[in-house]
Amino acid sequence: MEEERKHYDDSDIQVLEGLEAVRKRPGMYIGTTSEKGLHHLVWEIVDNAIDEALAGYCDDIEVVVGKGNIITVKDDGRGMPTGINQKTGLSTIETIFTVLHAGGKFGGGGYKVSGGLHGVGASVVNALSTWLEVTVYRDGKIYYQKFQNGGHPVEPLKEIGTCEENRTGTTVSFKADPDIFTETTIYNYDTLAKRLQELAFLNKGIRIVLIDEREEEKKQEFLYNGGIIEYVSMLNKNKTPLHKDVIYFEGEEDGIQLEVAMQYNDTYNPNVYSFTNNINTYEGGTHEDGVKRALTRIINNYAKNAKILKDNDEPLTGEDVREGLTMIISCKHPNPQFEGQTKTKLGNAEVRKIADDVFSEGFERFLMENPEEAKIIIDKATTAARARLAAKKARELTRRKSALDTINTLGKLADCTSKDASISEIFIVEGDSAGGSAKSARIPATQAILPLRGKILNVEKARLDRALSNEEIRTMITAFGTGIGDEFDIEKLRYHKIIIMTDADVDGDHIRILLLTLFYRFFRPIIEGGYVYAAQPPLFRVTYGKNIKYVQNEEELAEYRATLPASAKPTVNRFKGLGEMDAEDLRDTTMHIENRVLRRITVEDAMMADQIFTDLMGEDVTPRKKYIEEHGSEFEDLDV
Ligand code: 2B7
Repeated sequence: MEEERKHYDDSDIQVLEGLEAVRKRPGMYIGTTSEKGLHHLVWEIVDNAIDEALAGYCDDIEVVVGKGNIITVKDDGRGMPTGINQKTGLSTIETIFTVLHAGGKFGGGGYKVSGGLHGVGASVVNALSTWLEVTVYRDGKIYYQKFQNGGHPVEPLKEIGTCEENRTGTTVSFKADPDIFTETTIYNYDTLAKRLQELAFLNKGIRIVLIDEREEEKKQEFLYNGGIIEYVSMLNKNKTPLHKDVIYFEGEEDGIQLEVAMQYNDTYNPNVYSFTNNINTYEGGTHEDGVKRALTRIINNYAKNAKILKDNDEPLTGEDVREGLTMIISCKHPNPQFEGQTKTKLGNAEVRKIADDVFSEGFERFLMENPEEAKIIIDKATTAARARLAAKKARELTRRKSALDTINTLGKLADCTSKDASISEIFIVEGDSAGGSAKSARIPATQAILPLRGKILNVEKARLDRALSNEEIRTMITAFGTGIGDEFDIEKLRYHKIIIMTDADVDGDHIRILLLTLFYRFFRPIIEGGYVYAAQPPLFRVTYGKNIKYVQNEEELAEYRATLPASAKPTVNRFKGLGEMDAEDLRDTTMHIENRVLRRITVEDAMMADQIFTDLMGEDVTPRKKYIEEHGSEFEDLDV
């Protein structure tokens, strides 16, 4: 390609080295080249459009998934600047797409608010694409440039026509490079829709349209003038709110913006989600801490002043005041510090006080001005406190029962002989027959098996005390060794791998969703600590002569078949469930360390499971009916 260009100077070399570095180590820039990394390309480009919208110049964004999985993103912003960049001597547009760290300088003083790579996103996407095209509408002219083979310009930026003076904006199309994204280059509509909807909730007033042209055309439009207020309404849609309106506060201090929306419902669980610069801060951080601290303090003060809480009553805890609370906290920060295991925890210390101030001022005033709502909220928290104290008493009384629990658990659990948690694993297996195979297939030194039978509790409708009366849950707690609630102690966890082993079908998926929801609600640190995994049993066994091959799904089956000679008519067994596998199948494919493929469950996975579950278990039966019709029936068997 370079030969076609006039000269080949130092800056060109730097450019190519930069893009080559991205291709050599894509993981450093986009985390992974799996399906997740593929979608990351879209987020990088969309983030630039969102930034243009947050700067106040764009309110329409369109994302199109075209045939051949070509992505096109359009915005109606100012259009990328079309002049020459002094430093690189290239056009600004070429610089944006070919120089790493080209961000910031083009933002016109604004800061990068949306997540992502601080403006290097466009060049990273270009580097990882077979081809990329950019079209800019600006000053009545249309500008165009194309890049190929990982970011090489085909030609310099060119004026290709004229447009109406008032038409402005940027359009970027690209095709992800299959040599980089070796796992898949197929976009998942639901993944795109979910994130674009989230972006629309978090950035009120921006219209985001998603169009899928690959098969029969799909189209969704997301526009929320109420922003996170509408987000909370959606989260509570299948629940019974305790007060009519979503409560909302916003404020800004030192260029740091904070927004909070909240509404209580009649369930017992909190649903508090926080974001910084549109990134979900799964691990929380100072914005979340500040708001939570203020919520607890203000409710306690109010209850004391109203003499609902007497002088020698125990104060309401954070958990009490968050019972049944759905809340979104969104912070926009010019210089966020992300910390934590997955870099999803906001670390900036100054945010704690700002969040506390914004929330406490607003919430105090709200309680004063809305005595009816105030009463409802205080009642909810004091009832939660009473239930907590009653459960504690009950637990103390039944502590003696724990000896019995141990015996029950030992009856079901095939424990491993090792006492070293770091090498011990527990397989939670659905059903007795699969439990039987798993017991014969395991390595008794390090692998424990716990078969689950009977109904798993619907945690949506249960406080901790109800959960503790469920036999399956008690058995798991005893086996894990951690305890639960205030007594939870991760140090006591007896296995560093908790492996959920369910059938490779929809029913199995559902049982996994239930378990993840349970863990998410009551054992969150085991998920945060990365101790929970999903086993991935195969769906087929293919026997051809002496060869046995196990494959995970229909696609892999077709792929394997294609490698066999045409004359071969292999025997294909489809496993209807784990119960149909014999011990040898199970050991070779799903349990033995050498061959198995475990998937580590992230907080994000668990949160998603929780959300699916919540939607299905709400008071409104329509979504549940629909889901059961589409997928299966085990949600009918819940212990509700
Ligand atoms: C940090 C870089 C990438 N940029 C600008 C201006 C507008 C603008 C962009 C964009 C994605 C797909 C369609 C600023 C910012 C570059 O500098 S990027 N719009 N849209 C975008 O990428 N959409 C800009 C100041 C004055 N005029 C234009």
